[in-house]
Amino acid sequence: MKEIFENIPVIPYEGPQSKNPLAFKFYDADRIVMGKPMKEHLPFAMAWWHNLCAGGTDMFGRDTADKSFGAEKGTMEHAKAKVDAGFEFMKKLGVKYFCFHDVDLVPEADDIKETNRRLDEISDYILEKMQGTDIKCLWGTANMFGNPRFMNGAGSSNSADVFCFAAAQVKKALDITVKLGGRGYVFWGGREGYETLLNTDVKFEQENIAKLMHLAVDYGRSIGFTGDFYIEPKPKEPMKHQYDFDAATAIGFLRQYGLDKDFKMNIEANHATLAGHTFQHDLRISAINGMLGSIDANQGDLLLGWDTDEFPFNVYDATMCMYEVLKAGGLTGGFNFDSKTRRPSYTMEDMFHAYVLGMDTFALGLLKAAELIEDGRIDAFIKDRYASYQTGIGAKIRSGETTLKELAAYADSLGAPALPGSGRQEYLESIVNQILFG
Ligand code: XLS
Ligand code: NI
Ligand code: NI
Repeated sequence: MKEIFENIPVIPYEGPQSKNPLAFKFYDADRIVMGKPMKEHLPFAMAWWHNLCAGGTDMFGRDTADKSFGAEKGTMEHAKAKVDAGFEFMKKLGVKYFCFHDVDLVPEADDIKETNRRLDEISDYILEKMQGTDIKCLWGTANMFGNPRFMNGAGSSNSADVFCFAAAQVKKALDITVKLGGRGYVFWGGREGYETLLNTDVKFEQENIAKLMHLAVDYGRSIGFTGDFYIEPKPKEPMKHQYDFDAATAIGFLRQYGLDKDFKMNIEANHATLAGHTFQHDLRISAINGMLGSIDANQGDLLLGWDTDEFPFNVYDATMCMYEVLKAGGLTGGFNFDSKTRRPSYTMEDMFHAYVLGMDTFALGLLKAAELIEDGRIDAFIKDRYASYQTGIGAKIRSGETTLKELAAYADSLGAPALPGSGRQEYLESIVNQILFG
């Protein structure tokens, strides 16, 4: 078969001194870090929608990039050309996973029965392509935000008919995810929220979203899906108020509706920052609740208030991300580049440069996070910071063997406590810099 990315070779690892734009400087797939090869720490995934579908259209202008891959857009030939392009792309980069929405794979027809037939056809084709490779699906999802019927949400729609269409799409997307060996299934509630309380019954809508998720779990388990379901929190955009605001909110929702055994979080860097958190914050909140499942690897622009989905290049953030991931013992999912090249980076070469950048950024993050952990100064400092709970009255508080009365009497006996000890933030930050740049 004729190559689509004709002038692009298989991307080699050439090391930090290389000036070759089509080579990895840091991502060395088989290099062992903390007992495991990089490629196992970093199960990278290609996002079908950005990489194979999006051409740079924004609110003010049409596509700059040509993603026709030699076929006419809106046809099944084009759907297949995207599969060909996607597999060639992943093979050349050594990316082992992909993520998809149902309608990224095929052009959506007016009648859902026809869309589903197209999905059967394309998933057969993908399955064929997967054979003889070690490329697999990381997660699938249903696009329940693009079609006009989802203007008021999917699970949260005021229309029961629309709820049924959402259910039908989830069912089919789960079928395809299982067929392609997917590790996970994502719910991103893009339109599960509201614009005004004047027309919205929030409690009713949240109950219905939970119902849709329960139905998905029941169906998924019945067809042999053993992976995790994920909620991907995002506070806003496109809706003003999105119900899955951040990790803490989404985890509370899952517990309230009895979904916490089947679901984990898919944390997207740019969504965390839109919620007013750092990426690391939402990772930590997920991890301490046993819910760190997967990551949408991208980065936002703090000067812009929307999801800019940039390829990650901030090594500091990637390091703190990998610090959380290593501490949590890894992900059940992987690192999906929910990222797009900037509109003026419209050539096929740019697609590769972007993945080289993203993969190298996370490889560096992994190396630096491992160094931070092996260095041990930060861990030791934190341990010491809470040392007053190791013995005496502190140990009694931790083990629950005390009363408010006893604690009050203890405070009386002290008169005034000593100050709690310096937080040493600047010292700790200098350790991070030393490890990053030393
Ligand atoms: C949008 C989301 C979306 C999800 C999948 O902001 O990031 O792309 O990852 O529906
Ligand atoms: Ni995402
Ligand atoms: Ni996003």
